Amino acid sequence: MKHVDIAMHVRGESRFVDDEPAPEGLLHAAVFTSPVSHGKIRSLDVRRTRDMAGVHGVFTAADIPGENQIGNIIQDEPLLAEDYVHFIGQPVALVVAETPEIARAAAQSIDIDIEELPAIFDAREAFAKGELIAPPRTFSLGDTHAAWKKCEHIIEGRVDSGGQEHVYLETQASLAVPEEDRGIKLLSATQSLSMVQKIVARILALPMHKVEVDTLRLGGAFGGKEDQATAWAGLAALAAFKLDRPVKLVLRRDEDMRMTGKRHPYSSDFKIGLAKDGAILAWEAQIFQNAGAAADLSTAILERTLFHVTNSYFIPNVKVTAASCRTNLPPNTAFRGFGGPQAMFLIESAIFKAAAEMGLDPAVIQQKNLLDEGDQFPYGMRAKNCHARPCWDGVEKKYDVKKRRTEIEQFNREHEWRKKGLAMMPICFGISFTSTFLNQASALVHIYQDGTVSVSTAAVEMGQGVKTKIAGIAARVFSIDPQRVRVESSNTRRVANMSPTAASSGADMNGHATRLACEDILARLKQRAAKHFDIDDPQAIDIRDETVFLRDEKTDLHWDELITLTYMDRKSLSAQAHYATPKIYFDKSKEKGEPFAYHVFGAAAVEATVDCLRGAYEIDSVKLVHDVGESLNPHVDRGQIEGGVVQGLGWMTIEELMHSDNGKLLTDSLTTYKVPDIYSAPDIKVHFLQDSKNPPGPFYSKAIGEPPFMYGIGAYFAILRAMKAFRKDVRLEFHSPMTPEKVLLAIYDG
Ligand code: LUZ
Ligand code: MOS
Repeated sequence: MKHVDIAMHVRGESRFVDDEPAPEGLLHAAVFTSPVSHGKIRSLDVRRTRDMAGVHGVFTAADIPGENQIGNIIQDEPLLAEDYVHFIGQPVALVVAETPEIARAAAQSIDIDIEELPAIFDAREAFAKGELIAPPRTFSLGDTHAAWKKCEHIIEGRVDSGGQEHVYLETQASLAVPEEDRGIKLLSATQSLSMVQKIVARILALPMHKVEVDTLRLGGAFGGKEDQATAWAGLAALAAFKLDRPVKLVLRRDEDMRMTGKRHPYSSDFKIGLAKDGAILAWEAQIFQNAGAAADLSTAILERTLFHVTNSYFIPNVKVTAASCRTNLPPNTAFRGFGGPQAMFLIESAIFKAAAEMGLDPAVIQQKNLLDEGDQFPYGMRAKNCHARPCWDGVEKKYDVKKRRTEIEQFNREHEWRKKGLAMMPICFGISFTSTFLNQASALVHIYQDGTVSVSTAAVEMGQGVKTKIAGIAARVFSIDPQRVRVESSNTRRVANMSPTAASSGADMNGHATRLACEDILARLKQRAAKHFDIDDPQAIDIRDETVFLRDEKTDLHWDELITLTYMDRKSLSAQAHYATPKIYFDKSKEKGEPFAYHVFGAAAVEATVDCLRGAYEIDSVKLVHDVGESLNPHVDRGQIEGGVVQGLGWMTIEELMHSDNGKLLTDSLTTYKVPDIYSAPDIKVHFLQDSKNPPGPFYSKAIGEPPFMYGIGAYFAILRAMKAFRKDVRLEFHSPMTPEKVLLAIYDG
């Protein structure tokens, strides 16, 4: 089954917020933002702007009828700045006009006088000054203090990883339409409809039932619309509410890049202790997360960092402390992996450095310490159905890594200026929201009189194929052609209290809810069929390929007639179901629990070639074995893996956010912020781990969204290996991204 949107996408017919036909009287909004990183607003004068031709309204914090507060976990973020501004790009006022061009031009005329205050951009500096989003947290296992004495090798170091811009194709967008009786309907490009609903209600002082949010699909999100679609929906809603006219707000690419948060940059110190044979005995780290100017999801992201500080390895003694530090950058936010990638880059860097000092290939240490069945994570949970070694071994065998190593050694002997490197990258990623309460979903399913099916869930389609998977699940439960199933937009009036479509769990949880609702209707259909055949036991009935079977015998009762019979009998052809991931829990007072339904495992061999004259490189190949369980949709899963790999290696290699000394984003366009394109994409070989069944997943499948991103981390170390082949004593720095400039400077550094 192909991605259900694919034909519409190719024909350009799929609709996004900005494609909706303009409602009558539509106005357009533009955002006026802070020009400084930190300051006190002395005065803000919008009178001149209000009077400009074509302008219908200018709104500031003073115009907000409810609370000027869009913070979610911690309520520390105003919709519009009040007395202070905390980052360049922070919304201060909204201008609404006949066209977006008039609105943007008019915004230039706003008079603001700001007294500049000192700003902080570095997480460590913020930490030293006590600028914390929340108290630091520590995960520990065993006793590192006692373990150091047993270590043959103790290696310390520092690791930094850079931020990352989401570069979703569709920029942040929302359209607010006033409804009768002071209600608001929003089309919002969000991953989190209920959050938008709740916060818009808060801003406008409305009960939630007066705010409807609808999301048909997103042009990508990657976490960037989990918490950060709210501001733009809130602003459009504010204007529509005040003017009683439909208002659309769509950010321009450069605005989006300047105003919204990114993946969190991290800076960490580590200490790793190993036995002579490479067994890791102890692991300590202090992690500083650059949160930006407001909490956003930073504390949850920091928590996921802590959950992934040992990646795919068992380490008996661990102590890791992490702090979320407040700086004067746009609030950093969710991004595919959600703090996990930063943790994995940290431990992989430590292993690389330890290997270098011990004269080993890092793969020796990696392999030695891979998780085995029953091994404990620092948070108390144990590895179950652990596929760390089967994936690793699968890569070595399937792609003959041993032979590749020999070939690479030979290549490196024969080439003076070009060197190759190979790095192994195992991954282990926990599936479930780390905030246990978010692990719930629901579905509403209708069968119409012609036998077609309508499914509504909380899952937002953002290109990842969740609609396709859900249609597949409904079709599978009923045993009907997937073409009969339509997965609707997500809508707060059809599905309430939605968790964000995030944490790779959209298909898992909404898939289960869909399955349950379909099974509910199926039970009624079977009863009706049993009655038709005049038998007592509905269990004797089966539907296969749209035909009713009685005790494994094909009958001439077809799906369409069964639906008609059920309807005529006045039985409901609709069902609503709720799903909550069973058993998971986490005790924050002890930092122990079973927070995840399961883990996703995988391993990759990443190869790079470095041009040691220029510092330029190519990532040649990423060959991987990935544990998809029993894939719900192999096409979709393969696409997610390929996309994740490329996005991950972009983060590690060429995607570099540059700021001026005063905190202005210099890389605010796609000519200065470079992402991998089809020409720089490596040869990606994907193999699904065989014979993997995942009981917690719908039809034994596993979540796919985030984990493959982390294979990209291997690119950093493949390049580093190639650099070492050129210059044995190259200074080892762990500071991503490894841009060509950095390669060149490192290999020629005296
Ligand atoms: N969002 C969230 C996430 O709120 N909690 C999570 O644990 C998470 N994990 C990954 C991606 N988004
Ligand atoms: Mo996400 S980083 O699963 O929105």
